[in-house]
This record gives sequence, C-alpha cells and structure tokens, in this order.
Amino acid sequence: PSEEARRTDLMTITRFVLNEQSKHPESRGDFTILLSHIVLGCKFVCTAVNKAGLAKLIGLAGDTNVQGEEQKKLDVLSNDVFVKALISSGRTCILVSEEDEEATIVEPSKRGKYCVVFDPLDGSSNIDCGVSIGTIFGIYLMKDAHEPTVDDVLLPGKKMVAAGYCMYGSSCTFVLSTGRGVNGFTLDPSLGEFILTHPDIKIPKKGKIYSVNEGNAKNWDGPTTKYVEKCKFPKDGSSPKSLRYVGSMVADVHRTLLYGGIFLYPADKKSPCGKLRVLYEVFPMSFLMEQAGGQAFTGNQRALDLVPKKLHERSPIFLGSYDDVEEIKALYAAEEK
Ligand code: P6P
Repeated sequence: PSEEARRTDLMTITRFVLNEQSKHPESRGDFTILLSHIVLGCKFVCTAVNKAGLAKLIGLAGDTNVQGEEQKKLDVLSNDVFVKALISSGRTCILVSEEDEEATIVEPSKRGKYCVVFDPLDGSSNIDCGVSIGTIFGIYLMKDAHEPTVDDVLLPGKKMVAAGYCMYGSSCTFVLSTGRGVNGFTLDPSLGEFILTHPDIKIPKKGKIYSVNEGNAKNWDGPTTKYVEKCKFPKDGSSPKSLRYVGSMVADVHRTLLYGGIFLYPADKKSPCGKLRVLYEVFPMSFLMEQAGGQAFTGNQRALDLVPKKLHERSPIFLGSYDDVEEIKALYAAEEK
C-alpha cells in the first residue's frame, strides 16, 4: 500500500483479529472478544509500569496510596487486572497464572471455552532499573463443555490455539500468533490502539547472537558447555557469536525473534529442570518461535511436545533460529549415544 494508504488504513489488532476470524465462518467472535480483554489488560499494565518508576521516584508508591490502601506490588496488581479482565470477558473457563499457586476455575455463569495460562509480569524484578519486562500468555480451547479441571490445561504446548507476549519497554509491543504466523503490534498511546507494525515476522534461519546467563556456566551439563564454547571459539574459522543477555525473557526472546540467534535457559546441577516455567513461559515462546520458522528444544525433545504434569513445572529451553537450535540438538543427541 502507498505511504498515504498505509497512514490512513490503520490496521489495529482488533481489526486484524476480526480479519482472521472472518476466515473461520463458524466462529462467533469468541476469540476476538477474549483477545480484546487480554489487550485491555496489557494496556493497563503498560500504563502502570510506566508510572511505577515515576511513582517510586516521587514517593507516590509509598506504603499506602492516596486512598490509604496498601500499595500493591506491580506484579500482584497486574495479576488482579488480568484475572478480572479474563473472567469478565465471559470467554474463559480456567486461568493459570504464575502468581497463583492454584488454577482459577471460572464460575459457571461467566464461563467460556478458552483456558488461558499467563505470567502477568515476567521479569518484574527488573522494574526498578527500567529494564523491559512483559506479559506472556498461551490459550487452549476446551473442545466440549464439561466441568473444567486442571487436566484441561496440562496439555502439550502444540495444543495451544494462540500464544503471545506484550513487552513493556521503550515502546509497548504486542506479539501474537493464532497458528497462522506471527504478527507484531505497537501501542500508539495517542490512539490507545495497538497498530500492526511487524507483519508476518520470520526469524532468520541462523543468527550471530547467543543469549544465556554465563554466570551459571560452572553448573552446565556437557552439551550446553560444548555449545557455548563453540559460540565463543568457533573451530570452523567463522567469527564468534555476540553475547546478549537482558535477564528478562520477553526482552531476550523479542530480540531473538527479530534479529535471530539462540536463547538458552539450560538445566544445571542446581536446577535440573532449568528455571523457566513450561505452561506460561516455555510453551508460548516456543509456539511463537515455531510459527516464525524457528524451533524450540528442551534438551530431550521438541518443547511443544512436552506434556506438563504440574501447573508450575519448569523445563530447560533452547529456542531461536532453526539452524542454531539444530546445532545444540546434535550435541544432546551425541550425548545420548
Ligand atoms: P536468571 C526473570 O526473573 C525470569 O523469570 C525470566 O524473565 C528471565 O529469562 C530469567 O528469569 C532470568 O533468570 O537466572 O538468568 O536471572
């Protein structure tokens, strides 16, 4: 489209999803309504995160706010907002949040057919230093109506119908896949709308960046140690990869998606299952990587094939450019023999 057309033909996330929905004649718009409530939650968190720094600086955050209420921590506040927004959408039946030990079973009168797993504010320990943080979510569809149980979300990631994240950084970026590729939207604060800015994101087949917490190197297993060694001292005469590690999963994954490379959170002697949570960190990011032409591996298998047994289960994860992940898969396969 011409510059003029592009400027006036605003493709908002709502319009984009409605276009997607029109490809499913049987759809009654439930997903569109669900997504609009997730987007609402993200807009709220974006505002709260941007204010938090300021509030802290000028003491607004104190222990009690002007109403004398106990000022909630931002991740607890974000969780409350998402839980309420998802329930009020009338399209969900089970919610699993990083902040809640137990799953939330939605009351029958407000129940819909989607199960949502989410981390309302991943990386929140980085707020005080202004590093980008984010909301991560995954959506399962409950086929036939039945009394919801935890078993409806203890499914492999490949059963997800959608996944995405919202990154609260220099701009507020919403990245989404509904199983037909990956698209990125940027919040235009003057409109209060997410506008399509990154259509059909494809991750480069191979990258020049590796992203891992090198501070854990002492505890890594053989294949991870060998792979990182290869990144730093390539034997084939190629130049070493650059290390970029923010320590906030949404920021590290977003950079990997756009620039290529590999993000690793391996198992180590201290944490044999790694640190990242399967349902609402590993699965959504793995889903997006595959949809963008990359891949995601746990050290044993394709990440999306993993069947979680517990809500807050962890897994090692290696995700990013297809060829880069292939290399570490080969090292783990060689270890098996
Ligand atoms: P480490 C943030 O606390 C987080 O959950 C992810 O966002 C991030 O990728 C990871 O932990 C960082 O962990 O051990 O490297 O500080």
